[in-house]
Amino acid sequence: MSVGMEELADAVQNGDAKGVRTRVEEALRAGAEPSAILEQGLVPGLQALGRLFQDGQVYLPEVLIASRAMNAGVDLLKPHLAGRNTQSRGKVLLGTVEGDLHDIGKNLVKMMLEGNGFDVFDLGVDISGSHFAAEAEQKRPDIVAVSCLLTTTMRTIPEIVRAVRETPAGAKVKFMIGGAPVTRGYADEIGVEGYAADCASAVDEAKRLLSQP
Ligand code: B1M
Repeated sequence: MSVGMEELADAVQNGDAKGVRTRVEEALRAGAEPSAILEQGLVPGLQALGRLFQDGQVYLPEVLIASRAMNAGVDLLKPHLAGRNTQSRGKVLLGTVEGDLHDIGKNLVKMMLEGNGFDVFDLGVDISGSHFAAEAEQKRPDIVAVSCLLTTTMRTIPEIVRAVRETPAGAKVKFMIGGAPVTRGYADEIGVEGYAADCASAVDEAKRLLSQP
């Protein structure tokens, strides 16, 4: 871990938004890569808190406060990560699956895709199959991308795939899924072409999907 990243992770874990902003600004001034600040500082901080939450050592309010602290850091990174390409690589319709309110990972995927030239239509969280399908009809995306953080909401992904594929626009659409409980094996099982473990590989996966007939 590079210098300062451990302190940044601690600031996220402690829900110290001010400390997070200061550390991110310092790291940027020192010439750290924005993606490294994200992957080595912000994300590990929230993941560490997630483990404490799982063990019952912290409760939801702490997680929520830490999420806000993380977002404060992400906001500072956005201008450095986004908008480097001008030519559109393709259209992506993105959302978090129905019943699921987690959006930090989804927002990072959006930021990375936009930064790499994709046009992203972000539907937000708790999105049903019929909502995805209606938006797909309207936006005509190349890729429908679904984020899922809860094991209980994974089973809703096939419903989204079915609903979109049933629309006239759906036949040509490629699907990509991601989020902590989702795996490549699960994507294969439900007949989805694309899977990415993190926001950086989501960009490679989207490019791969569009390079296929
Ligand atoms: Co929740 N939560 N949470 N939570 N939460 C988890 C997911 C959990 C693993 C915590 C735990 O128990 N250890 C657990 C799920 C257990 C399970 O199902 N297996 C859990 C639970 C149980 C819950 C509640 C049910 C708690 C409760 O109410 N009792 C509740 C559910 C609410 C709901 O959604 N209906 C809940 C609520 C919340 C908060 C609101 C407090 C908050 C969310 C705030 C927000 O998102 N705005 C929250 C948080 C922050 C977490 C943890 C701690 C962190 C998630 C996160 O943002 N990680 C999480 C524990 C953990 O993951 N370790 C946990 C950082 C983020 C950058 O990573 O989201 O994985 P991630 O995204 C990555 C990749 O997964 C990937 O790229 C991203 C960046 O590299 N990726 C994609 C994500 N989407 C992708 C899409 C792609 C491709 C890649 O293509 C389309």
